[in-house]
Amino acid sequence: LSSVVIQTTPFEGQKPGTSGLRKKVKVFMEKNYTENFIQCILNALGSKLQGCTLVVGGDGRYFTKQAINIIIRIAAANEVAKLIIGHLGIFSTPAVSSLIRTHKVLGGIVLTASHNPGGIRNDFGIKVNIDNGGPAPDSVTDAIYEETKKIKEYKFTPKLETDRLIDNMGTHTYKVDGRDFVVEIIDPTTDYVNLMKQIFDFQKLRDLIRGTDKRPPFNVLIDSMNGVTGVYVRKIFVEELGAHPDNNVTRIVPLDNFGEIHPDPNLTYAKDLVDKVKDNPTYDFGAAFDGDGDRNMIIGKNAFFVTPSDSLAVLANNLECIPYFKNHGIHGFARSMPTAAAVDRVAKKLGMEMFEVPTGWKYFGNLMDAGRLSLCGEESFGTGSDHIREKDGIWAVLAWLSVIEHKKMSVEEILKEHWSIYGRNYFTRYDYEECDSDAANQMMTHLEKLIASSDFVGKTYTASKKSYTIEKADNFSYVDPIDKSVAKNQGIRILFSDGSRLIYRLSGTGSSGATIRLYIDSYEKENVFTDAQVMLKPLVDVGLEISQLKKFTGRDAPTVIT
Ligand code: VG1
Ligand code: CO
Repeated sequence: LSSVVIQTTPFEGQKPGTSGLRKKVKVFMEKNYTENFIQCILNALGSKLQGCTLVVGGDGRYFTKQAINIIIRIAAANEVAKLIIGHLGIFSTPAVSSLIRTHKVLGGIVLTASHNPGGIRNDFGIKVNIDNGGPAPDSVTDAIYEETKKIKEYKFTPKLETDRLIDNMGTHTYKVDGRDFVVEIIDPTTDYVNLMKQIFDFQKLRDLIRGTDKRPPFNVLIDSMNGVTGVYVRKIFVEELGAHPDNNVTRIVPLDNFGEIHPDPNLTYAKDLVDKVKDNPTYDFGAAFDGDGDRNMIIGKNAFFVTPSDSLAVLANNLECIPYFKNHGIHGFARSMPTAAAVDRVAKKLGMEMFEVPTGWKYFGNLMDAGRLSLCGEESFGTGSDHIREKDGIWAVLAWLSVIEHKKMSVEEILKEHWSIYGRNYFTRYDYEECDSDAANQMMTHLEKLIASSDFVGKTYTASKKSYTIEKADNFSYVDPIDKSVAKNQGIRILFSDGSRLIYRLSGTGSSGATIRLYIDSYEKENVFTDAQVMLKPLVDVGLEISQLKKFTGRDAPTVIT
């Protein structure tokens, strides 16, 4: 086989966001659009490209197979030595991270737009991971973006037959321009299931789910939302842990359009699961994942909701019941800036180092590689540890089940005990999806100006008879403690004298319009059992008043509240 060089011209806007490049499928289908971006990823690898191995796969959404065929032919022509691809193109994001690490390869290309809807009318995405298994840092995504602005040609192997190649497992070796090029199609679950077995005590988890002489079964409902985790849930929960295939798992067949739902595990988009657990009081526990398997939502009996910021804090407080941490030690915690500070209180009590990073999992990688971070999370339903370099939905559920098994308490009891000890960080996030981009930018500019004005600090705002005085306001920036790289403009923070916070950010994962995120967070030492929406209402009103969100966007209400 021989490769050819094909002339092309740049596309505007091939700029990776918080987690890869995400656009409508029809954009990726434009002639040379995907080809350009893949060539640019390879160009950005520079001298490491020649002879390298890459892991390729994704959540199975529409256009995955076409994208893989393009990647195979471009990689072959660019002197990549080997591609490790999931059977049928399937790999969860955590599985890619794990495979990069176990096979010690240069990186991976993950085909997913994560929690964004899929199918021909919806979103596709391409994400790059580096040799530690984590999302590419800004320096790499910036380099890729620079390439996309100047690309003139890409290399291609037109005669390499890719049709149905990923339908069967096995290894194929080709001669391309006189060199060996290998494509290995593997089972997407083997490596990941082994990793989970090393981390958790599967016998104990099986006893929990099946019940023993001394203990009734703990009745779970695990919802894959028609996303990629289905194949892993079948292996781990049904085959290994003995969960009932009809009663304990749901929506576990990956569909290329996710059955026309938003595969996003929150109270709005995972309402099906919430309703099922509510309507059936025999369920003790429910969990859902997003399309690519890195997010998780945890609910207890009667759909008692665990906010992700609390989930992180509870796990931090109970890591000793997970064998992995006994063996590897616990080296520090971290959260993204908008995530409520519940975990900070645990870190303080345990004398653990604590980091606050910008939104996006890529900011945790360096700290983990340096051995200073064991457990971290984001308010956006992301939880994970240094077993890989991505957040990990299934890991989070196994971690929760380990805590439940160990403490012999319900989800609600565990949370209430935690709040009684540490107090409670009430948290909510309001999302205004698909706003007009200009309007959203104007609102952010308004906030920038406002926080820069000399009389802003010290001002008091009042709503429903509660008053909040501004103590500090800034646009969050972060210096990586390991490589000293700087990330600026990561969200406007308004901090009040009582410790409450308001944060405003524009999403970096959407594919059209702008999504405004308003994060609201306040701490209570004593009053810990109130409904979060009731508790935070006055602060929400202050947040809307300060930003004048309604005036700028015309929106009366958020699209999603989490
Ligand atoms: C969102 C979340 C962020 C998360 C990112 C990727 O980003 O807020 O916490 O890391 O999605 O998650 P943004 O820029 O839209 O706020 V996933 O599951 O899409 O890989
Ligand atoms: Co995801």
